[in-house]
Amino acid sequence: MSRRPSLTQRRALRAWSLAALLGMAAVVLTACSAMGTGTGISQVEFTHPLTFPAVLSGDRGPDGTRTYDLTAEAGTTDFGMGGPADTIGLNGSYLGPTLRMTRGERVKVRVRNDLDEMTTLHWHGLHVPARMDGGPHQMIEPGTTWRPRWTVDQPAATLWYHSHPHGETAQQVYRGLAGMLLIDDPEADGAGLPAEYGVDDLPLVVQDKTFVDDGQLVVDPIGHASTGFLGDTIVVNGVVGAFHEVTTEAVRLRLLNASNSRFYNFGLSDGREFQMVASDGGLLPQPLDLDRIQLSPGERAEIVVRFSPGETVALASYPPDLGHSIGTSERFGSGTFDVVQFRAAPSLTASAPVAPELADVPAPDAATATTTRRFGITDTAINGRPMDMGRIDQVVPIDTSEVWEVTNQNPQPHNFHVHDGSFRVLTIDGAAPPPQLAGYKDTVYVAPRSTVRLLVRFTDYADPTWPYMFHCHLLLHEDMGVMGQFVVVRPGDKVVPPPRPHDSHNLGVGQAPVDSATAPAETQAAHTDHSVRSGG
Ligand SMILES: [Cu+2]
Repeated sequence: MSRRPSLTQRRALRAWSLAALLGMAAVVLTACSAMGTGTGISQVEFTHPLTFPAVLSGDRGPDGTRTYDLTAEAGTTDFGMGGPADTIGLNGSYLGPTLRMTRGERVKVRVRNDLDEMTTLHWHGLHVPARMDGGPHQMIEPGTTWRPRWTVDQPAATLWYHSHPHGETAQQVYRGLAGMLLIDDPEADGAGLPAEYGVDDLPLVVQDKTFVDDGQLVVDPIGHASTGFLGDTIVVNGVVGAFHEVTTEAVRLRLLNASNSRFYNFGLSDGREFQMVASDGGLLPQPLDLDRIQLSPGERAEIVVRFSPGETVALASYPPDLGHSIGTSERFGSGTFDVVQFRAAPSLTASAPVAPELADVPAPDAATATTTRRFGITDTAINGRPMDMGRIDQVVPIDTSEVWEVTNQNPQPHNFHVHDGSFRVLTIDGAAPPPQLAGYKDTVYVAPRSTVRLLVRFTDYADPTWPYMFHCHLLLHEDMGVMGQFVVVRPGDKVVPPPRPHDSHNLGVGQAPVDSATAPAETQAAHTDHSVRSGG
């Protein structure tokens, strides 16, 4: 089986670079600040029609299971930056199709790896058994196929998928291994949201890249900032300088921050308000009138924007509010720049108003929690321990509410992502969260020196061997070890730590069922909890 000969070298280089980064942090930060290196966005002309990933709805078999085929492959992609770039993607050369799944259906995905390097595919925001999660333990060797399956049991939401091999996530996602995953739920049909994909229901995979003169991507997972790589060019759905012809009065934007470390504070270029209708895990209780929505890496939001005939307005990003960062936010992705331009037709098709009530989202009740766990985040570790694939950090009883108290102990930004569904934000530094964070979330910003309290509950899929991950979703930090593992157990379960990868050429390979068609445990009894959800 072919393996990438450069893997060890690249890891050695990264280790060296990390040492340099940490050892000379002050110097690096000062230098970055002084030179403004690589953090600003170059303004471009908006001359390319925005394109949308193909929709993959799967094939429904006689037993009702819907099967999706994804193949990770290498190729070249011409971003119009001087020539083709070497990229990787799923069912194409860059990014992957938009997977659409309907609540209640059984699904199976065949993920074939035609790359010459190992990868994984993680379903970010999906409620799935741990061994179907596509985290670092579900490595897919080159030339093999991984076959996860599960039953979709969570409300309508904008999720995504991306590769998640430990230590390699930043470069693989940057090179293209990511895509949208949309959950459809008939219960959400009454929300009055635009729903014609690619017309008035637009997925926007927002990333920042840097190109060299011949059009190749600069692949630099470490970057110049302590938070990781920042590109100088915005790419939306793989398009640089994208515009979209608006034909309807209202357009729904499904915003995904799929960047390595850049924060976006989205708003319209003329400052008009929009309606935020959904966060990471699904619809908000009511639409929120906002003029900004800030997303850290991994977060999503759905917004509805209304247009007037004949106008041109852009979705922009404004300087993010990162809290008590050292110095300015420049090196963490700042500035004001346009992301994608919208050109409204001379006459627009009428759009339905957004319903005043979108979904039943009861207030979270912290009093239901039986345990409080504390997570202290630093540059390279959580609770002082860098990620170890052979160590279980937290053992969580099934179907029990807990408070997870996450503290950023650094003077720099982090965020926090929990696998296996959604949580609720209880407080941020003791105060109630703003309404845009009051719905179902799976990734939340944790400002420097701040504490965010989350209410979590894992309703089913107990498995004392296969862990889920919690981690910072700034991809450099994740790769560097700002990640931990938890198992969900039933009373009396004996926890068996997963195998620790022991050789450099076989990074992260566990006992994951690669190339196995064996049917694992599927949906167990569904539980319903009205304040916290990990699905059912
Ligand atoms: Cu971080």
